[in-house]
Amino acid sequence: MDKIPPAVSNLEVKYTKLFINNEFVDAKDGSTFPTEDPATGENICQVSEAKAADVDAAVAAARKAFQPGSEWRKMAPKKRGVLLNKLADLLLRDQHYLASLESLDGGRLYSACFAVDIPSCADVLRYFAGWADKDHGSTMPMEDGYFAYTRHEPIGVCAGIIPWNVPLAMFCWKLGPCVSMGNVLVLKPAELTPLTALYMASLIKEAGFPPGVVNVIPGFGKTAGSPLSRHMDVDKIAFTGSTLVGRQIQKDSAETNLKRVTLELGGKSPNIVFADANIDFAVEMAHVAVFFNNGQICCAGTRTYVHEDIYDEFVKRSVVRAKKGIVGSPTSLTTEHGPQINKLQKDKILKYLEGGVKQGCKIECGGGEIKGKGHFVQPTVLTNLTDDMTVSKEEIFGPVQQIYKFKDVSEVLKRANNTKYGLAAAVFTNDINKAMAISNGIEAGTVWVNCYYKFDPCLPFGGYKQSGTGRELGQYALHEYTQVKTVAIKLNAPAL
Ligand code: TXE
Repeated sequence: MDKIPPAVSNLEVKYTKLFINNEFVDAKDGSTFPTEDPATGENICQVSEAKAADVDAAVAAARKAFQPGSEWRKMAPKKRGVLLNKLADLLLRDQHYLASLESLDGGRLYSACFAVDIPSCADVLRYFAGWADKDHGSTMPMEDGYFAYTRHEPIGVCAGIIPWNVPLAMFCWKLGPCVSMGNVLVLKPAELTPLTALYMASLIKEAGFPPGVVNVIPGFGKTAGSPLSRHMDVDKIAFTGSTLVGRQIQKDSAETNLKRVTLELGGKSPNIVFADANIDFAVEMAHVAVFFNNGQICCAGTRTYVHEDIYDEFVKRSVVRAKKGIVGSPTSLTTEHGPQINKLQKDKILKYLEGGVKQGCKIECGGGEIKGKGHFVQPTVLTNLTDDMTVSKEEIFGPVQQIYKFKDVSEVLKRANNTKYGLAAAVFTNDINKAMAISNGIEAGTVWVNCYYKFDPCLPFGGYKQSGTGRELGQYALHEYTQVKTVAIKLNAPAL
């Protein structure tokens, strides 16, 4: 890959207002809220704050764009693909700016945003661009005198509520299948990271999407998210975030208009390393599985299970690896670990560590905050863990690797599945039988064998158990944004 240019310094924030009907507008009551740079704790700028009346306006704009006979409804499906491809081009044109903005607002490593996030967002948009004119119904075999077929129709007004940990990617995962299948979207970014979503909105307009097809309304969960998930004129909601809020969204749907719901929630993913695995590679991958994005990834491999024959050596090397990464400014190209998103999340992580120690786990390295500006936590490795400790059961969402010892396949499988979550899992081994036993037996939506975080737009992603419902990405995502209409026609065929 080409060399990564340094992040844009003195970044100018261009868009801070709500994006409704292809216009940037103030909130109806004029409210704004600050968004902060997690690396310094300082405010970046004020952003317009959507509340119920703004949610109504965004939903009304989306509904209008979806009316029969509208430009969007009359548009040839392949043209929707052209628009998505154009948007992907614009994302890449502005890769440098967008990666810098994502890093500033979310505390994410600029190098990762530039080299991984933006290109893979463009890939996701292009993948779904390709599907725009290819997801079709079928004809059914009926008795003589009848003809029947199905149509895959858009659902209508879709809402997306997304978190702060990978904001642009989450936007594109919702946007791609939604508009490819002919729906319209109201997207609420997380209150902690509204800026790249608003910049994306400007690109959506530039790409040529008709007014109202995509609307972006920053705001808080209770005052903007909840009115959206309880809205009687929203037909579908796609949510990524905590299991707690996911449960509420399901309830909101049940209590209002039974809007369709897809949920991508928390995780406590097991990463199982057998003694025959390449230990250097497994240590590195297990490290990345936890520490990428400072542990703020729903499918992070937070429970590292290591076979007893290599356990001590694995722990030793993992500690060396954890201590090696440079902690610092997320815009520096040499930094490996940036800040947590805010003080609340940092304090939550520290509380888990404190509780873990009280319950008997051992801190091999790290274990505290890094004092000074911003919300930094030391990369931490924990051992002496039991499966029933709170840190073993709950999502810490921080740079905390937990290394457990196991003896054999059936034991580790049972322990790996002993969780309310089921988002992802990984296994490292050169024995195909072990790899297959684990991947078949694990209760999770994704299993990585000898790799971690292998994402691709064609690979469906989603949770078993309380990690969610529905699938994002891949062909499976199309089902989440279409409904099937059956048409049965009685023919008046002339007698033969
Ligand atoms: O998430 P929330 P938070 C987990 C992680 C983290 C914890 C809390 O463990 O520590 O969740 O993070 C919107 N109706 N994940 O508090 O609250 C909110 O505005 C409608 C895992 O930030 O779930 C934001 O846009 N919407 C996760 C989004 O929900 C509501 C990523 C997510 O916020 C709402 C992030 C309501 N009542 C955190 N309340 C993952 N699965 O990747 C909040 N929101």
